[in-house]
Amino acid sequence: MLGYGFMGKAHANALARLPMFVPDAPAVERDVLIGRDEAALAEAADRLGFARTATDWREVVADVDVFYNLGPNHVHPEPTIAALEAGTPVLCEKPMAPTLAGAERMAAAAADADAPAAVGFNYRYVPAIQYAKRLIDAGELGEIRQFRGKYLQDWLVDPEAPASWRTDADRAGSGALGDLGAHTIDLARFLVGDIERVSGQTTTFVDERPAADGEGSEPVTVDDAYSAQVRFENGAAGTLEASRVAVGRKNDHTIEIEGTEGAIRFSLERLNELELFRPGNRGFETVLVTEEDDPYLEHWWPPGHALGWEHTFVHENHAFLSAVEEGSAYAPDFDDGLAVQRVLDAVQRSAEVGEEVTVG
Ligand code: SOE
Repeated sequence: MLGYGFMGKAHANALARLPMFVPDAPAVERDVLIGRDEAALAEAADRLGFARTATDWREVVADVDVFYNLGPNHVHPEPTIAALEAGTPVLCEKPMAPTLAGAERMAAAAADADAPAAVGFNYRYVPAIQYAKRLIDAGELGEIRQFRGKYLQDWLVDPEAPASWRTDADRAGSGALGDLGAHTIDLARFLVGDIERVSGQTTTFVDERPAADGEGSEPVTVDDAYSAQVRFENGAAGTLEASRVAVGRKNDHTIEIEGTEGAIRFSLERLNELELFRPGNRGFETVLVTEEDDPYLEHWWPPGHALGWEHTFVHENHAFLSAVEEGSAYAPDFDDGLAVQRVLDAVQRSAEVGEEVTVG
């Protein structure tokens, strides 16, 4: 596993939970943790349950059964491509790469490799999102006409919040767009279908921030917020939005979908619920997705006991590692990651030229 920050903790926790809650999941040994700072790495390996550490991914990626790339975006392409070239299955965090060219190289390596390549779109694994997918696939909402996706956070609203790789275009690729928008675009594709055309705008409100090391300041070269109007291949229309300066919104990912027969509304702040409108209803009903026959619920607690954000990673790791063990296909894979990246790229291109653009 490369990376031991936020995502390292989320995935290591998922791996630790698997044998307890999903007994038929493949047995996994947390073998080697990769990073650059030896002291921090040793402490993290101990805390996250890894047997050993390595400071150079080149010495590791060919010799492990599975490689998790949880590093900053600019560290996604090279180690991931090397792992796939050695036939090692990969789970890479989102967005797949800082640039479309990087994502294309990664998808090409995955296409040539005889190994699953997964992108960490964990919100597909929220029970309520799976529930919505079943409703849509069963035709319960009718023909899908409109999609609205918003992902709002506020951790950069303070101009004194320090710069990091996440505020630097060379390392991140983009800001709220790639970091948060990638999740929304993945859910749009998962629930509605491919996006064909995009008209987008990006905005940076704070263009300089204190440097992370406390010495002076650094320019902010990514967006604080983006919004876009989109047209899906199947004719549906949509709007997308994300912000890291939406004061008061801590981690609210909202999805609204209307079809000809029904509609749904989901908010990550109330992730055990789905608001549902069906013919005959006088308004939206709130459905609790915590029954034992609801997606993934059989692994956890008695009906009615809520799940949280961390459970999505357990479901994701179960699906991915099962595909690795069985040698079966996995989605969301690198083709999905590339398709999302094409939409991110289209939003940026559209914002630059001030016109609607075609995805691709
Ligand atoms: C950003 O703040 C972030 O950590 C994203 O990088 C994650 O993908 C998202 O799940 C939560 O917010």
